Amino acid sequence: MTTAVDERPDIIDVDDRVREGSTSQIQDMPAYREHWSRGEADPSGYWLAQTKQRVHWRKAPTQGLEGDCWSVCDGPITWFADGELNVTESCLDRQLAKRGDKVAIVWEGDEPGDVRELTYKELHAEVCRCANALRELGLKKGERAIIYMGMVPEAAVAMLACARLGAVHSVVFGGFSAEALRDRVRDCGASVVITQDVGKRGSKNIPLKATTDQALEGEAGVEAVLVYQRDASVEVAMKAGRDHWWHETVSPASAECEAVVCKAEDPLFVLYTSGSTGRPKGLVHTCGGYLTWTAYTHAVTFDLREDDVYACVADIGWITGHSYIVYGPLCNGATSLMFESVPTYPDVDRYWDMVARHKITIFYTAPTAIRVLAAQGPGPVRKHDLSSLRVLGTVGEPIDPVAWRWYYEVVGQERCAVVDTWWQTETGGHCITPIAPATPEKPGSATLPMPGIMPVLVNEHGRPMVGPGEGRLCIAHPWPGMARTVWGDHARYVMTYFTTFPGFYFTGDGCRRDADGYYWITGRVDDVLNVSGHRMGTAEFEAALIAIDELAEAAVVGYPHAVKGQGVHAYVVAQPGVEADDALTAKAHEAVRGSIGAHARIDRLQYVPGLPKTRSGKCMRRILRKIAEGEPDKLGDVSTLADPSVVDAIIEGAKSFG
Ligand code: 6R9
Repeated sequence: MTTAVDERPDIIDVDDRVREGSTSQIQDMPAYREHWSRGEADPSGYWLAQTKQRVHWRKAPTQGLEGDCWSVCDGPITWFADGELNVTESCLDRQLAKRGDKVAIVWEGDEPGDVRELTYKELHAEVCRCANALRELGLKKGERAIIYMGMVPEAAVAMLACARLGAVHSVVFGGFSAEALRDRVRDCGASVVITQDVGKRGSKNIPLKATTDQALEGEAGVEAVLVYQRDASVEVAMKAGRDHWWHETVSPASAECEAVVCKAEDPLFVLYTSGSTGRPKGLVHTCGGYLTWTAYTHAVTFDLREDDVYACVADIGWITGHSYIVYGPLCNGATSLMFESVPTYPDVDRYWDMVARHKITIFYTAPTAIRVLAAQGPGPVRKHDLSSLRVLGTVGEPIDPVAWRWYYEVVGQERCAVVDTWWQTETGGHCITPIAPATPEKPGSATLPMPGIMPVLVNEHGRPMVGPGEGRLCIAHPWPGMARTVWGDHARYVMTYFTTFPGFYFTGDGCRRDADGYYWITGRVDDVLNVSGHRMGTAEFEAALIAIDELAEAAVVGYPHAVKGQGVHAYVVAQPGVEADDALTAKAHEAVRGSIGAHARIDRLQYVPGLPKTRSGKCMRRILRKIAEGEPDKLGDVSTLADPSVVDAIIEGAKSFG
């Protein structure tokens, strides 16, 4: 299906709206309905028009969408396939004329008041220098570079520098272990790693370079490691011939670097995320569609204005950092804040202090942080002048109405729109979310779909539901920002997302639709955990645990946790004759930390005599979940269990967790 260019005169050019104050085209519900209907009636036409307004193309596309949720089996869908661009020209070069001296990135370091500002001109120059340096180090179009850094502007520079060369970046969150980093280096076949000496978080040093060295031990594929120096007082080992300091390589390089022109569907980045089975998958996002989606949703959801100071306090290692710290905001010419520290350092008013000092207008964080800070009461918030705030966003997990109200009333002073944005690594950007200030809110609901998103709830028989009800959340039609494939394994992409409910993209989430058509995400329906907004697979925990000689079996489930959203409950079976003592427990914790990273922690480790298995040997996780949730009286049918007495022992043991 190919649709010709759609030049609708009624879509106001984004730059005109910028002058009027908003880059969103959706300011009220009639406009929302109109845009949504247009996106449904003619997706190709709608998005071709949008992309031409929001993205700078070297060669404008004439093709919209090719493919659908059935054809993915034969190969990736495409958007704007005949278009050509380099995403950094949208994010940097074209901003220079009007916004050269506008601040592109404000950086707030670990210590309050440790602030750096980079204008669009400065960011452009630094990205060019970094791109030239990376090219010198051998990085070419299509090759992969791993970025393993903390929250410093240089992390964004590194991402954009890769994009400048048409190379594919894969950012690995700085909390991941050497083993997890090595897996990702191998899986994407990276030839370059970009890291820093140490990261800073709450006055602690994160040994990023040392972990990189450990990860790369014996790895032949990585030819160069570029190292940004965050703290000159810290000594790190540098391997001659492989390791290069940023200040010796990037800083002296030329500030001019011609952008490499890419096809719309060339990969922009690979980002690894956890699923219900196996190792993390490298989801592939491509240049044209991803940039269109992030720019559009960033402007529309947040009602972006030219003079906004926009702050997303996520980490760049997750999709939220990619889409809503770097690509969306910079493509929109916004001022984007990067935050190196944690919400409780040096004190629990850090966010609010920062809002007041930087006069932040749009603030975007995770429910888990809101719950932590709400527990402190209103005092720390009231100490600061938050009158600059206009829009408050949340992302990463369901937000309960109590936390929502606290955010709205105490932080937003009942004046700000709260946008509870539902989306995923796979979706590239917001899919179900209120649009500020258009959408009437309901606390706890992600409300309504973005234009271009056609949600479908599927019941337990696999049938699409009409009207109110609860089911599995699917999306019926491709949108520009969706991930195109899994790196090196398209069959796994198809298998994971398009076979459960053929003809639909399956999100893995459960969802309720109310009588007003509002969506309420209920959480994952698969074996994916969401701890403090961090997505982790139970299979990854289990693999780490059973790698310990003394353990025979392990099953990991989530349970409701007042602050973290979900806690991690691990049921482990020791090998016969092995004593389950403190040393073994410590070993189990260390194994998980070593295999996944410091952010992966078991909250409850329970030794059990065996796992509840069916006669055919399948572990009944449903039972383990119910016990962890504190509902052992609601186990349901246990008649297929091989040995029901195991369950009694597990229930008894779980009582110690209260
Ligand atoms: C962006 C991001 C995706 C999973 C997703 C869902 C949960 C994200 C949510 C939400 C309820 C929201 N999730 N936002 N649940 N309301 N507003 O978080 O991506 O790390 O891939 O996680 O997070 O369960 O399926 P990712």
